[in-house]
Amino acid sequence: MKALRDMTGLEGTVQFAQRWLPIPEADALFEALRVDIPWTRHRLRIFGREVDAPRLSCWIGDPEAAYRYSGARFAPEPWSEVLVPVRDAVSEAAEVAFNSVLANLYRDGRDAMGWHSDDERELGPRPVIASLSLGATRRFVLKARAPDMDGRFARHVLELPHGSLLVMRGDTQVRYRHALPRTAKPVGPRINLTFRRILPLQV
Ligand SMILES: O=C(O)CCC(=O)C(=O)O
Ligand SMILES: [Mn+2]
Repeated sequence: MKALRDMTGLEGTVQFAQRWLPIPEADALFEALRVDIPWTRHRLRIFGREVDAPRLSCWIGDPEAAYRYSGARFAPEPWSEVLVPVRDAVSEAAEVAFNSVLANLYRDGRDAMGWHSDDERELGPRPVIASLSLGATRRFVLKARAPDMDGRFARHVLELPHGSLLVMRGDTQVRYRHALPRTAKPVGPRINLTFRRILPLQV
């Protein structure tokens, strides 16, 4: 497993390891998760309208890690034997005890995720999100919410290859939105695991 490196230009809030998992391990994990995870189509609420998410997903976690995502509420599926060691290794690398993961399956280049921040209340003020990518390489884009001194909105484009690990921390969710755009290129399926730490709900 390779160490995470700070990304230049992102003020120490984003870390990345291009080849975090060795290829044979990444291959085996991709195949296991494809069949192991009960993939479903989540519904998203966008501007008050319910739409099908353009990807398949599954919310997995500790029983108390109930979660709201884009207006929908999810009770987590339990951790599987395949996922427990992955969760533990990612937690160690990011130095956070993750208690849940949103698994996403992008079947081809038409599947995507639009602009958003992972800033749900359950994640607390400065959440750490660790994102493990498997399968086809896809482009991940971070865009600043506020303009810089030249009036430009800073953009950072990252290719997320098979076995890579991206960690967003600190003010990343406050300062940036991120997206996984569609692509017209012929690309195969991709699985992405975004590990999160859900805080107990405040009453
Ligand atoms: O698929 C990805 O790399 C990003 C997914 C994402 O941002 C999310 O599910 O919140
Ligand atoms: Mn996200």
